[in-house]
Amino acid sequence: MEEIKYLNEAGAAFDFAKAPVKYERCYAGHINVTFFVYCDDGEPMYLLQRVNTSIFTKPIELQQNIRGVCEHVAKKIEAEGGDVNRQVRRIIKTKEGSDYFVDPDNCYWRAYLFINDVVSYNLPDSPELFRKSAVAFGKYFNQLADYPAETLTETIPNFHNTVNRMNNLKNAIKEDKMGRAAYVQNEIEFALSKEPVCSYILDGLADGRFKLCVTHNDTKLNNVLLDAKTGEGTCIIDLDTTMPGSVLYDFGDSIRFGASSAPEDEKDLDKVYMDLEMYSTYVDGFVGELRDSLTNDEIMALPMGAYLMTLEVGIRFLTDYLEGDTYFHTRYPGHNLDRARNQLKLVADMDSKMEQMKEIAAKYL
Ligand code: GN1
Ligand code: MG
Repeated sequence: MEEIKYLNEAGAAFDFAKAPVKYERCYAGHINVTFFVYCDDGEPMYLLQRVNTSIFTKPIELQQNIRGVCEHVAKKIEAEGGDVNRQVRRIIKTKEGSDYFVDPDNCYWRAYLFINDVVSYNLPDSPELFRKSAVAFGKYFNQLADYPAETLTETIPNFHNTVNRMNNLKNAIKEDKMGRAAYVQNEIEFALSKEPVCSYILDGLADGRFKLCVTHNDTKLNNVLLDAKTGEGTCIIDLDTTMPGSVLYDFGDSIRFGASSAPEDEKDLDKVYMDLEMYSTYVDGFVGELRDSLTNDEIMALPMGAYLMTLEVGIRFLTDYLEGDTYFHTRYPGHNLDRARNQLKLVADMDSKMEQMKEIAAKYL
């Protein structure tokens, strides 16, 4: 296992109620390095994370964003009589009172309270479960509707700028650093054929059809914790990409991940398709929560939101494969290519289901 430097020093820096006795690596995310922190022989008590500063190049502003939205959401939960230690991320300060610890290699660490008796999924095992995640993301979106977006730092500029993502792919093809382009001509050709639709959400934001709001921007099913007993959505996590954006980003990313019939890196592409029942359940749960804020233009654009978020991440996995797998954590050679093929297959499947996806959305006009 890769040794993570300064783990003990980082653990010792935070103001935990008890001294850590064990750290266990959590392999869920593709970007940061995360540990469960045990302070006795029971459940973990905290999460300790080393932020990937080659991707999040402004770790201080990043933590300010997260503190801001967490405090805002905590106030809403308190007002409703909810449990702020379970329903929102609680940031643990260092013993010196800071929201992050900087190790001697200039790596940034942060800590959160661990939330127990919750589960998260990479695939929903029933439409009902997927509906609960839709309701949870919809509520979270509402809780942030009055958050002053101008106070947020855009920590990764152009994060969901699909046009930019396409241009990055074109550059990667041109440079072909690893000599891999010849091997993936079909994938490249398919991705490039989608260039005309890439600006769809950006155009709507520019001409005012779609509103600019505070968005989460990484609304995968495994970024909502569900109560282990009741199955209810409990806490939205992974707030790193909190930035101003369109609701279509958040809706779309949830569909590409959770309405797929298979995990994001399933290699057998016959198993990968968009499940219309899951899609329609998510639309019902999500639009149900956001009925008062979504415009008709946004409702009719939901299918394209799903389409573009899937295309975009497909393009990003393909780009990273061509560039030598430097962005996303991979577990084996070719992992990014498998992910790219999987996501592009999902795009192709949505091409054939677009009319049905639009009909389902139109019921909510
Ligand atoms: C990354 O944090 P994590 O691993 O859940 C990525 C998302 C992608 C996702 C694909 C900051 O999310 O944009 O959609 O992988 N996050 C960043 O699974 O690039
Ligand atoms: Mg993330």
